[in-house]
Amino acid sequence: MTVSRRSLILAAGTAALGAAVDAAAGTPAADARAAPARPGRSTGSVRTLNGWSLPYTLKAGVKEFHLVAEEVDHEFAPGCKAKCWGYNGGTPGPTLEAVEGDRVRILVTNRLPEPTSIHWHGILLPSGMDGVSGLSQPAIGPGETFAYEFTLRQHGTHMYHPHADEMVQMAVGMMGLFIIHPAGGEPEPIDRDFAFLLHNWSLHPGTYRPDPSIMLDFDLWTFNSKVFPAIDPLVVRAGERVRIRIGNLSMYNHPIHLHGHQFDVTGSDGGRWPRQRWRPEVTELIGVGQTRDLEFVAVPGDWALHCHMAHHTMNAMGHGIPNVLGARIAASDADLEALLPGMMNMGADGMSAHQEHVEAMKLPGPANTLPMMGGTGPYGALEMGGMFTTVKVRRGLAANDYRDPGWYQAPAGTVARRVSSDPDFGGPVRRIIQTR
Ligand SMILES: [Cu+2]
Repeated sequence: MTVSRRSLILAAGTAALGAAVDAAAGTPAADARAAPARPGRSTGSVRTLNGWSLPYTLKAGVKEFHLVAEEVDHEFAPGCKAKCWGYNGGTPGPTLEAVEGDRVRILVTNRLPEPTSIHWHGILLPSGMDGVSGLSQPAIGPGETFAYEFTLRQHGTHMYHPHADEMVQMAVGMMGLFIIHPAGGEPEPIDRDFAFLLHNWSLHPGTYRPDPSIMLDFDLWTFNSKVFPAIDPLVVRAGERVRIRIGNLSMYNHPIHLHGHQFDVTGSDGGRWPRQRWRPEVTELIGVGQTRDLEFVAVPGDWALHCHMAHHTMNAMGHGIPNVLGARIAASDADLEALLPGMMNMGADGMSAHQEHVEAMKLPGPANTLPMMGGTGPYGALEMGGMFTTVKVRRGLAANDYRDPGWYQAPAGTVARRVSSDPDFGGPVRRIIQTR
């Protein structure tokens, strides 16, 4: 994904929020003063990767949001599109932001061909507002609009998703973030507050509808329904306090790893944890149905942020293929090619060879399928896909500048360098054990 394209998306997101974004809004008291009702306000402090926060209308002291469940045209990354289901034009749906103590009304219009509902995951509310169709309410039929209304009695990183035909509706993209800010403001000021949801998809090569029947063998692993290299970078000014809110509504647990920092795990669906419960980590396992808040003070550089399950940083890949790792097959490539058209030997030239072949030679593949890995950095191929992006920390950025600053210019003498091209170089200590 090019910088210009990302900028276009950001510009579009900004336009969607319009001039109505009110970064200073937030406290119930401030809203009470804001009469008459002003449509389209947003607290606007959370940066949803590749996404946006839904504006609300203030009606007699109630913040009214309107979600529309509908089919959406979605692009996982350039070259891979699908008909998905989501909210208000996208998957995931827009982030809902409100403040502890707020009364909220959420209208939900169903434009899907089947009944739906919304469960407000982790939010304390009356049983009848919990959104489990059949248990706590009748399902919302196609064409119908339901109103949910409750008072927020907590803060934290929460989620929303259907609780009607849940397996199917979540598999095709229906989910969103619901973030509640603390009533008295943050005890520790947060300079940049990012958020995304983890998800997995099965989009069979050459098809355009995610397959909801797949339980384990997914081929797209996403942050906010995007794969690398289409996931926004997290742009940060050096020294700023950063929070990354991560929720998981996929079918796997994901160990999310940040390079270059020790972060504190400071909160979850249960709100911000007391300071004595914070713990320093570099990888945090985000379990299915859980959220975690990670906080750190940013250090200059380009730092990888990714799931540590190696297959989750790949895009569509074949499974159950013969393992030819280590085989001396150069002389028989032509024979193998005849048996397995388009096959590519692993462990010979690195996976970047595969990336280069796909990109440069325009290797024929099924329609609507991404290469297993992609992305090119200042030093070559990144060989990544799926749940991978970068935290780009720079000195001297303006407070609200989220534009991609390009690649990090490392100070002289701080980049790993080649000292020899001779495999017999030096006198390393080795323990050689022969295996057959
Ligand atoms: Cu993972």
